[in-house]
Order: sequence, then C-alpha cells, then structure tokens
Amino acid sequence: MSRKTELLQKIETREARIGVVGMGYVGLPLAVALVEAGFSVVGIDVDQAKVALLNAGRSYVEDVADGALRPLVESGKLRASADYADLADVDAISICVPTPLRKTKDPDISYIINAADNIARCGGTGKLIILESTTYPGTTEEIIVPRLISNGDVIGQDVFVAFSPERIDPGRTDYTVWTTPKVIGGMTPDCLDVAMALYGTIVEQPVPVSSTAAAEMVKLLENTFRAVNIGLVNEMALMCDKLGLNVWEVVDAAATKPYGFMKFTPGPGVGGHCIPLDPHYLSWKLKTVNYTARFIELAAEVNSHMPDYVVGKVADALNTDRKAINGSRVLILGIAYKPNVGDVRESPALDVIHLLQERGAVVSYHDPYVADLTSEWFEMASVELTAVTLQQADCVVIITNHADYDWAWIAEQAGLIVDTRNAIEGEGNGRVVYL
Ligand code: SAJ
Repeated sequence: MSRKTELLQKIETREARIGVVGMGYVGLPLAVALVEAGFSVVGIDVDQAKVALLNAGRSYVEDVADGALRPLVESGKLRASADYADLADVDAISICVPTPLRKTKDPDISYIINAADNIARCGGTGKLIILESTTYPGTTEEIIVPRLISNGDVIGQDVFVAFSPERIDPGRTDYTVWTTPKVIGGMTPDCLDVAMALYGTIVEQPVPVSSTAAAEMVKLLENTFRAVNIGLVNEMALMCDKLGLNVWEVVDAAATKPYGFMKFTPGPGVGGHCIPLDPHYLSWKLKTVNYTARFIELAAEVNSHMPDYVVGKVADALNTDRKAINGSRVLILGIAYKPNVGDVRESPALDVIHLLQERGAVVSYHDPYVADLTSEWFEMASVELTAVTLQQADCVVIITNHADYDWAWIAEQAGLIVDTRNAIEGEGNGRVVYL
C-alpha cells in the first residue's frame, strides 16, 4: 500500500493522529475543529503556561470557550505538549506559528524554521505537513521541503507537503471554520489530494490551487487588498479635508452603489497582527526579484501617517479653545486595534498617545477591553469613564469605537471631541471635529 493510500485511509477512518504546532488564535480553533471531526490531536506550543492551561481544559483564545474545550481534553482526544518529540507518531501536522516583521520591516520566519527543523528531527516520513502561517510565496518550498527531503524522502511519495492560509477571524461569528472556504496548494498533485482530504473533514469548501506558492500568494492578496483599500479611503479623508467635504458622507453615499464598490472607512491608522504586516512579506519578496510593490508601500505610507494627522487635528481643535497641546489633558477612548476586541497589537492608538505625549499633552485612556497597557514608550491603565473624566478632559479623542460606548452621553459630557471613527454621528454639542 502506498503512503498516500495509507494516509487517505487513516483520514477517512479518523484513525489519523494530527499535530498542530502553535496553539494561538489560529492553531487552537483548528485543533478543536479537527477533534470535533473525530481525530486525536496533540497541540504543540513552546509556551508551557499555554500547555498547562489547555491540559486543564482552559482556553485563552476568545473564540474557544472553556465549555467547548474541556470535554475534548477530558476525552483524551486533545492534549497539549511543549515537546516536539510528541509529533514522532502523528500522521499529519499543521504549522500555525507567528510570522512577525523585524524592526527593519523584513519578514521574521524564525518560528517557521524552528518548527520545520523540529518536525524534520522527529521524522517527516509518512506524514502530511501543512503550513498555515501567512508568509511570502516560496516559503513552503524553500524552507519546509528541504528539511523533509534531507533524509532522502521524496515529496509526494514518502512525505506530503501543502500550504493552506488561515482565515481565522477572531471575534467573527457569522463564519466558522466549517463555513469559511479554505484555499489549499500542494507541492505535488498527490500532496494536494491528501491535504484536501484532511481539511475536507473540517471545511465545507476546500479550494484547491495549483501550487503552494499560489496559495501563499492568495493570502497576501487578501490582506494587501484590505491594506491598500484602507489606504485609499484614508487618503480620501485627507483629500476631503482639503476640499472641505465630509468624507463620511462621501463614503456612505458611494456605498449605496450595489455593485463594483466595497465600503472601507477612514480611521486613525491600521492596526492588528495581519493587515499592517502581511503585505510587507510580499513587498520584501518582490524586492528580491528587483520589483517594487508600489501599492503596498504607498498604502503603508498613507496608513502610517494617520496618527500624525489625528494629532494635528487635536492641535487644531485645542487651538480653537486657545489651548496648546502642551499641558492639555487628552482622553483617548478605545485603544484596541479594532472595535470590540482587546488586542492592541500595532494599534494606531499607541502612536497617537506617544505623539501627543511628545508634544507635552497629559494623556489618559479608557478602553473597556484593555485594563492596562505597556508599550515601548509608556505604561498606562484605563481610567474609569465618568462624566467627570470626560468634563475634565481638554480634548476627548475617539480612536476605537467599541459598541459598548454610549456616544450620545459622551457627546453631552465632553467639551471637545476629535472623532476619528464618525462615532458621534449627528449627535454632540457641535464641539465635535471629524477626520
Ligand atoms: N480599518 C480601517 N478601515 C476599514 C477597515 C479596517 O481603518 O475600513 C482598520 C481597523 O481599525 C484595524 C485595521 O484596519 O486597525 C485592520 O482591520 P481589519 O478589519 O482588517 O481587521 P483584522 O486585522 O482583524 O483583519 C482580519 C482579517 N482576517 C483574516 O486575515 C483571517 C481580514 O481578512 C478580515 O477581513 C478582517 O479581520 C475582518 O473583516 O474582520
């Protein structure tokens, strides 16, 4: 029996044992979905604290409730480990490790390399290896494959390799692992067949493409599409400001077009661990072939300028009250990178606070999802949001429009507001400055 047939049978009967490397916001939901599909899963994570929490049936990922996790652990079908050696006897491995940027904006694939080295060390023969981490086209072929064939194994015969970009969207409830189509590219047709078979057990619509590089590029298009369109609408905000137009009115009216338009809204910048970072994996790769990814670089330039633009708006607003930024009390509402989450990674709020402090403002923040904050520039704790804190602020700056906020009440209490999200729509005492 060929190794491919053996793997396909084990997947069909659910005898296949699966390893998931990286038990974060991508790996843990994937592991849960695989166990719910009938597989036994070992989750590998270098963070011993995460391993202990998972083996105690406790989740640290918003989208996975303890109540969903605990029975899977208690049944013995899901366990966590910090020891890569536990991958020796699994049949398939999904790699879901971080792919951050270095300070130089170059890709940091050290987590992928570490995972690949450890997987090769415990033996890839007879296994399906799927990389999920967002990365530049060519990573699977250049980093994963060489480590798996160094023992003489042949890709597509002895070991099977694919790439399948993650589409886990923390906090989203309208799409699940099952209902979100999943793109899959194999190193060979047989690799694709095996990967499609495995992911076909947890995803309603696996989407095959012709190669791992194509699959890697799909993910980068998805997130570059967002970064560029957010950059476009942010530049629209700058242009509307120059022309004395209300960008929110313009965007809302354009969004009535029932076809050929997709609404994006301006803001104080682009945060999160995907959109501000992933496109730089693509522009970096293109530089290696002497090509400049102009849209990516321009979008990054526009988006990263927005915090400066917001601080300029604050300065102008205070100036109307004959106040300088220096010494003014500025209250930031919402510092998470997007509404209704507590994640502050790459949040533009951090840049706005830093820039305001650099100009002498006395800055505080409130965020119902972020109790305290440590950044490279400062440490802060969320203040209590009361009428007094609003009234005492010389300027209130709305950075993240969490659904929890009572905007009408805030508009009544605050003397001056810079609203970067059009949250105070049509309310307020006329003392609201919009982007
Ligand atoms: N942003 C704007 N204007 C917009 C949209 C976003 O300023 O019109 C800002 C947000 O405030 C945030 C940043 O851009 O700071 C990124 O926002 P995002 O909506 O892209 O949120 P992310 O980073 O959580 O993106 C994820 C992605 N999901 C995956 O990669 C699986 C993205 O593809 C999703 O479309 C997005 O969530 C989503 O729609 O929630």
